[in-house]
Amino acid sequence: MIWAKEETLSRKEIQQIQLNRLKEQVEWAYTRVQPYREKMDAVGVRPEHIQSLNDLKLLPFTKKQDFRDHYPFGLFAVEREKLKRIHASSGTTGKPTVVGYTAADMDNWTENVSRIAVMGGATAADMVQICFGYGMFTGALGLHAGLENIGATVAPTSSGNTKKQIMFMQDLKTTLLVATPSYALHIAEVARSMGIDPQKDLHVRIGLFGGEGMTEAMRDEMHRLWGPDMKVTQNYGMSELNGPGVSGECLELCGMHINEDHFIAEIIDPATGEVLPEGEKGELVITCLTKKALPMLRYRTMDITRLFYEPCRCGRTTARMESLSGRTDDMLIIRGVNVFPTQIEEVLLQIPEIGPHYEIIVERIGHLDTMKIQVELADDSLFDSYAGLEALEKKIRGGLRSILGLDAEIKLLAPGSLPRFEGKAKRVTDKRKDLGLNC
Ligand code: DLL
Repeated sequence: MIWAKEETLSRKEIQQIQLNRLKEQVEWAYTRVQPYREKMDAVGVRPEHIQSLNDLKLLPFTKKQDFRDHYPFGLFAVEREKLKRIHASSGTTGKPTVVGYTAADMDNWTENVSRIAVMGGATAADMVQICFGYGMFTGALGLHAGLENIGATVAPTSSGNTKKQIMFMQDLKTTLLVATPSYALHIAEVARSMGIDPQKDLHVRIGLFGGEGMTEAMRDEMHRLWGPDMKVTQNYGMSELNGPGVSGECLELCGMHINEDHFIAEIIDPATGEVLPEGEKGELVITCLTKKALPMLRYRTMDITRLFYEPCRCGRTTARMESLSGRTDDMLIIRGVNVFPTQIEEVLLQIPEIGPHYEIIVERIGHLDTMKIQVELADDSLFDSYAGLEALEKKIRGGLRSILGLDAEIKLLAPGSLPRFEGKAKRVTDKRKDLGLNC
């Protein structure tokens, strides 16, 4: 099912809507938000210069730093009294990014999330369990509103207390699970340890996952644990762009459909800021077309992906973005090689003897960067054969070397020994940062 007619417009129709809204939005930001006005004035661009979608590239970028410089409300276009809700994303350094919504913004947000939920197979008949942390994180309340809007029944169980989550899943006969992919895997693991087989004893048939990356290998793992028939999709968003609802996978699983009547996506070279041709991989830049409280013009997401525009077999015509291959800021440079944690994950998850939980530790010893990967075995019994362990270690190292051209020390751990995460997983420890090294 397709939720909104805007998902099936012709390219010409989409572009017409985008241009009309872009003009309005640039005017709105320029006249109401001083930092936008200053930045545009500095490069001599005025709202009337935006006459075609091509002119988008005349506009300066907006960055995370702008939020820091104007914390908390300096980028807002309406008075605080006009805001209906505030969210924030937890910054790892410094102040969080504060975002806000007018009543109309909230309606658009809800509508966008509804589209994505329906894309992933959700219906009014679903019993939903939302295992994102409720609070300032946009994930929980965003999915909550979008799913209620399509008529589903929503249980806001929030994150944590995994055994209780499983009890609710059983008792409520939950059919749809909302979580980060890593937490969804953890829930399945805990269920099994309680003697509950998620495939047979639970009723979950849809997983709407997001907030962090889900590789294909992880999707396979999801099917192995939750059952081959589970509809496993991921969706994408970020606080600065409302939250979830920017894009999502349909059941064809070939990219995440962007809600293009609300967001214009561009791909740029992160080093030069140059817009890249269609199909090339680079940093995703998003311009919000309807957000009134906190307009976002050419926001640099730091997420790396690629866009494509052919209509999808599902009937939607909206542009799609590929699963993210990382973020410009989580790219590790190890001995001069650019490494994304997702590349390592792809290698690890293709090896059946190891589980989906791992940690990458990067250190500088002497003058050399070293990478250590701690990964859990899928099964304790593998510890019985020393030769087997050695062969496995060799296999992992070989796999990593062929993808990254780098050697890594591998440490195989017993199942369950690495920390689990109820929200977004933390997979990388870069000890070089503690040394104040610029890497
Ligand atoms: O994570 C919004 C969200 C919540 C999206 C729930 C989907 C579901 P932030 O906390 O601001 O917002 O984090 C945004 O998370 O820039 C990406 O790096 C990452 N991220 C979000 N979804 C995905 C995804 C929410 N499907 C940041 N794949 C983004 C990979 C994702 N990374």
